[in-house]
Amino acid sequence: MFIDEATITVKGGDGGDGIVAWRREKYVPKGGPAGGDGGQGGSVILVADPNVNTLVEFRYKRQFAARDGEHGGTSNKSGRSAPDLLIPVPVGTLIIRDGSPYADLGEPGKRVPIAKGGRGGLGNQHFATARRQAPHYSEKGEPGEEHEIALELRLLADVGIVGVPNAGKSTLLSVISAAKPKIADYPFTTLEPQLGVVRLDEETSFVAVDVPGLVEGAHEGAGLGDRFLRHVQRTRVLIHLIDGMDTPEQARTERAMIESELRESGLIDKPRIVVISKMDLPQARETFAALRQEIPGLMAISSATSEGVRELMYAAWRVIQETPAPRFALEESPRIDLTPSEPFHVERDGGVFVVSGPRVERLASMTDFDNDEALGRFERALDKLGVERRLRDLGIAAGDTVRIGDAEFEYS
Ligand SMILES: Nc1nc2c(ncn2[C@@H]2O[C@H](COP(=O)(O)OP(=O)(O)OP(=O)(O)O)[C@@H](O)[C@H]2O)c(=O)[nH]1
Ligand SMILES: [Mg+2]
Repeated sequence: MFIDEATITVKGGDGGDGIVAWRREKYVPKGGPAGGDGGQGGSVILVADPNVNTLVEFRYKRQFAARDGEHGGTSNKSGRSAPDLLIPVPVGTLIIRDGSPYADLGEPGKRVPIAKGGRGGLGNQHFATARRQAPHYSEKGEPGEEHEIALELRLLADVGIVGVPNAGKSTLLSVISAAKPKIADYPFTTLEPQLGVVRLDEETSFVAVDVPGLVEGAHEGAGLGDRFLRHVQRTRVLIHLIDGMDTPEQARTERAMIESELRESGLIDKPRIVVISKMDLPQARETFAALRQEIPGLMAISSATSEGVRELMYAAWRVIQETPAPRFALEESPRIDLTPSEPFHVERDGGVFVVSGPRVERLASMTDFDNDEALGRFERALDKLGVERRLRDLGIAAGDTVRIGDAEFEYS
């Protein structure tokens, strides 16, 4: 089954917790803190794998989580970090995160980290100071990132063959390549894109894709719709095949219709070669003669006799060489917000004071609220950041509830 879209959830592993432990050596009577650090959680990484052809796998499995880091051990022993989780996807997969293109897995072997694993928490060995020689607290591991992402396959091909149903697109692909697409004299024979490798000579080859026929209103979902047009988005040139069985009048209408569908799909500016098919038929010769004046560069072929096919392939090759590969506008590097923002934000929600912001939320997620010393450290950190003062400005009183991320505690 050819599946070219999927939505999955990816989660990086949580960092392991740092622990509280003490040195216990024979000749060291008062052992100092010796709690080891937690290990790093695994990240989820997508890999463009040439052995994967469709996104069908993601029909059945939609949730992927890397393993958590191990907790720290005694004697300052760090917990083991978890391995990254590699997910193979077809070459040509576009990753969409939060509604916009995030990364393009357009080259074999390319890797994109998509959900970072959390950092391991620090053990109590790190919190000893001159004044506090026996810290009874450690950090919890940082939670791994979690995202819902959409995957969209856009096949890698240099030439896209488009046209109305029955124009002869699959027949052309079958004569220019070793591909064996289904061919029949009824519309919508081709239900999914087909790829074929075209060899011009020993050194020269390119890939062509035949997409299902387009009808009027395809961009609104008519016929098979325009959803397969995404597979010509990476191509450098389109071959628009006009059915040679059409009268000149029908051919004109057909051409305008295809152009309007291409426009609706943002493909109108792609280089395009317009071709009349089935030149072995008298109707095709008549239509070609009638249209060659109005359509600059109009070509003509017969897949049945091979007439004009070689010329068409060389013409396509010339355009491929002159045209740079199309690129998608990506947001691969995290969006950088240039407006200086508060490190945190406090909002009153009824009787609850909600503190938000990546830094404070991370701090909260790594704090063990059942441990008084850890809580003390957390409160000192909030004080330093200015959260404390902001809460007081907003009129907080002892006994009120403060919420940070998933943590809730009573203000004292
Ligand atoms: N005489 C003649 N018939 C052709 C030629 N090329 C294709 N045909 C016929 O046209 C019909 C449609 O061909 P296909 O290649 O299946 O057309 P298509 O454009 O792929 O059609 P869809 O997949 O339905 O969009 C078939 O009956 C073919 O045999 C040609 O060069 N000469
Ligand atoms: Mg076909």
